[in-house]
Amino acid sequence: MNKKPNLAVVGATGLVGSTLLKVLEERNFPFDNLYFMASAKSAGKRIAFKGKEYVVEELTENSFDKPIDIAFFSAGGSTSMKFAPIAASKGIVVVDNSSAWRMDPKVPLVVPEVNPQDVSWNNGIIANPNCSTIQAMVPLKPLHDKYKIRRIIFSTYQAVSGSGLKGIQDLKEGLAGNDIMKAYPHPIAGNCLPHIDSFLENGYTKEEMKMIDETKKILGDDSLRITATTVRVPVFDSHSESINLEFEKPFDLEEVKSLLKASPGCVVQDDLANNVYPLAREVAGKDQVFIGRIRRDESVENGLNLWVVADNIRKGAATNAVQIAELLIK
Ligand code: NAP
Ligand code: 3JM
Repeated sequence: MNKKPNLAVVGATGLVGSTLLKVLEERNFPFDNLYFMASAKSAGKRIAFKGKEYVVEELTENSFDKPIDIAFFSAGGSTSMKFAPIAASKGIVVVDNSSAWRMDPKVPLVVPEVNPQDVSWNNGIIANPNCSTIQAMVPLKPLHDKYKIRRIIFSTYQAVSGSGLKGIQDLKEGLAGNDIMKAYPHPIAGNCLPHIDSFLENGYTKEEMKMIDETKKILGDDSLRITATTVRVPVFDSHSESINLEFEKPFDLEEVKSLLKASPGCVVQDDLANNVYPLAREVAGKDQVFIGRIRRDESVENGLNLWVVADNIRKGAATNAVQIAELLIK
């Protein structure tokens, strides 16, 4: 792209959309024109960005008749399902934050630290993986390259911000003694809910299957054996994950730590003597993936345990999408 791109932000009034604007500004992402879209409910709302005011327009089938180069979508799966192909048919590249297109074989699924080369074969839609998948892939890629992962057990502790503004409201109100349950079927304050997104025939949730399927696609390895339990916890920001790995090859623990320290996007925080390990509240607002409690799983031959924390709305959604756009304009 020679000229500065024209951008659209679909879902601009939401949690991911507003964080995306913050990230675009922080990273000084170049643009000429900028368009904000949301549902009819928000049409006419004003949003300030870089010292200028923009008016939010209702997303319609004609929204993409304008000269737009890159459109960021974070307005739910059904909106992406319907409108991303319309945008793509007009020559726009869509960076989609929803799960709608992730497993389509014609759509690249990209974590810039892991598989940046995949943006090149897009047909107008590039998918951002699920927040829990993104933060796992950043440390797992260098480990897979070096020791070849055989099996993964994901156990997640996910923040309420992953459910958008409604999730935050549920926890805030719940902590004040008022369980409104707008986002969840049970009170989230004081509970851990082993239930994210809907349940499927096999007893897993959709969120769990997203982690399993997306990991295989991003690492390009269908032979990986993976299981997942995803849990919503009463934490506002940042997802935490326990990741148990079994490798084909033996490893040296110090070498694993050095490898992670040197890997793009990874920060190792692992100093047991001083009670140092990644914490959700400290990680909130940051763009890297934080890794600690790095230790051998002594119950199997080449087993490793990790504790992995990242800001689910930044690296898990907005920052990853902006990094994808940065690859596009490079
Ligand atoms: P949110 O705070 O509830 O915001 C939803 C946004 O979508 C709002 O801007 C809303 O506009 C807009 N919207 C809803 N229905 C629409 C429609 N029919 N047409 C146009 N705009 C519509 O939710 P969020 O946390 O920002 O998440 C938004 C989406 O991003 C999620 O649904 C999910 O698909 C995706 N997401 C992805 C990740 C990830 O892991 N990559 C993480 C979180 C979320 P109004 O204000 O007008 O209602
Ligand atoms: C994260 O359409 C919807 O109901 C949105 C659900 C949703 C998703 C999704 O499936 O796109 C909420 C929060 C995600 C995601 O990243 O997969």
